[in-house]
Amino acid sequence: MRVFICFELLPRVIILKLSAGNRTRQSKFSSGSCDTMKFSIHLNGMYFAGGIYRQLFVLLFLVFCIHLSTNRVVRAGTSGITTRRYNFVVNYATFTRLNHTKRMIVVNGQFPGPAIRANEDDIVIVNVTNLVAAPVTIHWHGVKQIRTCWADGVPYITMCPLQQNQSFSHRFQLLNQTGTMWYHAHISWLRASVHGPIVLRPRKFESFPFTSPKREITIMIGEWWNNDVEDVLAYALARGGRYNISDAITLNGQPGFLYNHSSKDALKVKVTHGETYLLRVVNACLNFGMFFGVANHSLKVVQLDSAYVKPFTVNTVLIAPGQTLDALLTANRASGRYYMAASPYSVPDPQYVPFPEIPATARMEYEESSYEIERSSSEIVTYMPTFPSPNDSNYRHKFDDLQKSINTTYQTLDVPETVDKHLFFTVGYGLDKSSSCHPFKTCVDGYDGQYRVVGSVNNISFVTPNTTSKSLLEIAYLRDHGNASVTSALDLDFPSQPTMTFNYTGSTRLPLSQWFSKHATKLSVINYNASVQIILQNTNIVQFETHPFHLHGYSFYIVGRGNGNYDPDSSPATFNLVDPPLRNTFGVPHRGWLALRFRADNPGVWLFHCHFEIHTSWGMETVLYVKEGTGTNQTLEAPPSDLPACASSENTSKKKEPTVSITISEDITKPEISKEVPH
Ligand SMILES: [Cu+2]
Repeated sequence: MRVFICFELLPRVIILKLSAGNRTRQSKFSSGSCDTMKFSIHLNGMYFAGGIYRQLFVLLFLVFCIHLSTNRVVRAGTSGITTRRYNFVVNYATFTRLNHTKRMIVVNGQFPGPAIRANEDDIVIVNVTNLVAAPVTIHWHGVKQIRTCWADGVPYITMCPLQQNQSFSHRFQLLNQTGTMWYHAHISWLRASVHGPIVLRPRKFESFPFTSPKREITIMIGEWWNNDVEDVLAYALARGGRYNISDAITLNGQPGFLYNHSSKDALKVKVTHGETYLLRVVNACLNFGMFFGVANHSLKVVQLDSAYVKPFTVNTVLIAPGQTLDALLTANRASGRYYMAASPYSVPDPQYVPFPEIPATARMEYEESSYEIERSSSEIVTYMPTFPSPNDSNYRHKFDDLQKSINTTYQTLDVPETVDKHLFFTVGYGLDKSSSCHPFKTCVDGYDGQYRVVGSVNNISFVTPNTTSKSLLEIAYLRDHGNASVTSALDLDFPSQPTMTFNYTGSTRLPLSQWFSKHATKLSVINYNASVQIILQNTNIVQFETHPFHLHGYSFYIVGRGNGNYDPDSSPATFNLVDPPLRNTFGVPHRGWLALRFRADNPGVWLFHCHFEIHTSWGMETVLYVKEGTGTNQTLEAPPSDLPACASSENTSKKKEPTVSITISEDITKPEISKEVPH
């Protein structure tokens, strides 16, 4: 007889046991289906005789399963995978904060935007429609986009932006991904208001690998500007240097109790004594790292950037722009009111880089204290968390030291022990000589009042392609697939070492004549499945900053970091190759270096950039071009049929004429559409 065994028919518990220690699953979008995974055993009718043949069959079956597991093609049943569809409409809506009303570009009329909720391995399809005149893309921060780089949402890098009235369906699978992520606009500074959480739970029928929380509470830390952020950006670019900081820090879109005109709508959270809650915290700020804590309560951190860590307990967490953090809070203190608060972590001299000084607050309140609070509300003390000083880099180092990956059945570590591709990138500021503040000639805020400040990687300030045809990904894909009609060239010559070596962190600086960056659109090519090491070296050009670098399409292991200059002879001896944290965004120590490693097993054209939005605007970004492999699931899917074409008037976001008088003239009489907060 012929016996077919399809994995979709096997009990889930068996699959989980078989794949324990290796949670990698085959992409739903792969060409393999259940049919292709059937195997047959000819038992000539003897299977049902039992005895030795039955045992032989079981043995063969187990050997086959181990083989599949080793080769990372174990596929669990698709029955547990749900396809979740969302419609996002990007449009203006009117909001009031700090007694100031303005229109903002948001998703579905909400600030922050609606939550995407899914289980690990689910397929998500988000159809984004842009109704505003500005070009828009949305990036799904933390989603690896395995084989679906097309959906990564980076303008001119992975797709041409959505022009007004255009739509695009972003389709991706959250394969082996769980925890907290988020989405945000990835063009100009629109992410100030176009952002929201992606809340991922374990697979159906699986539970959290920690105390099951009574409730999950999502906290989006953000910023509010009274002015239009596009005007703030244009003003900063025109003047060549500093930028106007936001008027308030926000928690789920609300400044909270310490700002004027903000208490009524502040976020309020009820908790029950003795219960444990999962806080999913996202730093959606444009330009500031944040301390976050809850007065008199400790936070047990269980995930960072949607990867599990060995749990550690602190009173204050530190979270850079772009990062996410999941922490358990147990309501085990005296009943009463406690502030949750976020306050900036900012290293540079506030004379040059000021920051909003009033913390954003939400109020956590014990259920059983309600009666008393109703009775004598004015007498109730609300406790406030205390934070380290805003520039306390020692706290940052201590917090970073606590982060260790955990190796469990929920997550297998795969730290590259050897390196195929070495990249050494200096990251930091530079000056712009070539344009000499052209076209606005107003660089009064630039260095020395005359040079525009730029961001650079290996002394190259990235120029977003000013294409009128195709994104870099489309060009790369079409060329790799032998399409002779693609004449656009790619500059694949990004230097793998700094173009000039100097004492990057020494007290003696380079002469000013060597502070000027080149401007280019260059890519680094990485072969499929190469193990990659990137050293990010901070520099003392202009000034130091803790640049939070984010890599699209990957998480990477933080194998090392240190003060001063990276030394290829001695620094690797300090590396942690055992349990380094797995992150997708991490700050380069402001007077030091960072070493990260990953395996390049996800083909695509991936942006690698500082997640301070002003630094991205200044060009502190580069692109890694990971080539396709030749095996199954090692290639990109074909381009989606609805991928938008580039419009003829392109890439104006960084060249907008500044509006020096930044007043809001639109109709502000419409009521606020939604105050919904995700939790
Ligand atoms: Cu930066």
